[in-house]
Amino acid sequence: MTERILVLGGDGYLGWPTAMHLSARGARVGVVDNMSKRAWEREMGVQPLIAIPSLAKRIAAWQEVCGRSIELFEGDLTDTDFVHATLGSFRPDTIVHYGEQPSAPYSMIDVHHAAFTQSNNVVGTLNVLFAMRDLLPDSHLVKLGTMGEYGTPDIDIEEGYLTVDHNGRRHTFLYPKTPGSMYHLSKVHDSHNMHFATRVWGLRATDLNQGVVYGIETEHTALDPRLATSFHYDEVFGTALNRFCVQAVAGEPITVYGRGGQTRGYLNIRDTLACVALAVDNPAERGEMRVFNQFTETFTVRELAERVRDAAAQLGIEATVVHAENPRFEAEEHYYNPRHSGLLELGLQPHLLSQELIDTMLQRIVQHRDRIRREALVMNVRWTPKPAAGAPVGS
Ligand code: USQ
Repeated sequence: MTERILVLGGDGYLGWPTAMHLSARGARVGVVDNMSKRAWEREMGVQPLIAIPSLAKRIAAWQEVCGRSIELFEGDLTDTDFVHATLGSFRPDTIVHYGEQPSAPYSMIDVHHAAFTQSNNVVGTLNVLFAMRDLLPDSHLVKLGTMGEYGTPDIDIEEGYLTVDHNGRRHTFLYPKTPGSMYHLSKVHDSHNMHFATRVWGLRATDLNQGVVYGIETEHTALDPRLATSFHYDEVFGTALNRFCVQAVAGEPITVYGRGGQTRGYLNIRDTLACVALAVDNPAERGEMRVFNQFTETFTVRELAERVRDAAAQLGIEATVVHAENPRFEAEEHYYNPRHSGLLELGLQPHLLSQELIDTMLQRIVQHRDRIRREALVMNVRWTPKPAAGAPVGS
């Protein structure tokens, strides 16, 4: 029987290419989305670099280009009845869950955005877990978590769990989390809820603690302009390397926050698809929450900025790197040694960051440079409010 996979958040940067990738491999794919990312873009006054047709139009284009259908379920994951009805009718073997508010800066705007991010993400995931318990206890949840759940502790980061020897006894716990934003905290809460659901209800789950994803194109987005993915460069939804490439093309400074020693795990968008497919093909056991640290290499933001500047110079684009005041609260020089062997053991063959790869990104961005809106590059979302002028420190 054809494998059925439901992709939650199928309109997003990663959800849409994942849906196409899994569909091309022969699965029957359904996508769930409430188009909320498009509403948050309007709220913030930002747009993806490449204009994106509606999800229904992209699905029609996919059918036309590849002859395969994708089913659309439009609705909100925080609506318990909708989640129950969708899982009940599609009956997925695997649920790939990207359906969350994905931006750390968005979650740090104010209490409303923090509360929204946490309730949206945590309640949506709880609805999925309860619907799985009641309707599909043998299905497999592949959930996108984040490397940012761990933060930057001063010891090695293990793949999900830490074994502790204490007063002569030993126990294995979920690795302690020290996340750096209200968004990253929402993913920590999800991980604990998933762990509960696997321990107590015997569900199967894989938590993919993903690093920062970069890239603009996948095998399938490249087939037709209508299949492009939602690529952001603005301060709120854009991520480090993607932003740096757009800043270089726009002739704006590449903004390294603070000293620039912030080290993170990074991966190419094509490797995200490969990792998710490996997790789908190798399900967790009943009662297991398996954790993979999903990234292929680590960089400091300073290194990344310099790589982009140097690649741009080869293309005749003169870019400058500046050390901007850091709007975030984070360590700017720190120890960072996370393990990431699980997906490699399953057969992942990474696309590492190369000069050619940055060149390809820059050239693709150049084709759309007229759509770059400079005011979206710096939007001044701060982790801690700036004291009012003249106010004593600590007031
Ligand atoms: N940074 C700069 N300059 C910029 C933008 C970012 O120096 O112009 C720095 C940040 O301060 C941070 C690092 O680059 O130290 C990464 O920031 P980011 O905006 O690329 O990524 P982040 O906010 O951590 O979130 C992104 C995705 C999120 C995902 C996460 C993976 O938006 O959905 O979960 O990457 S991770 O970072 O591993 O937690």
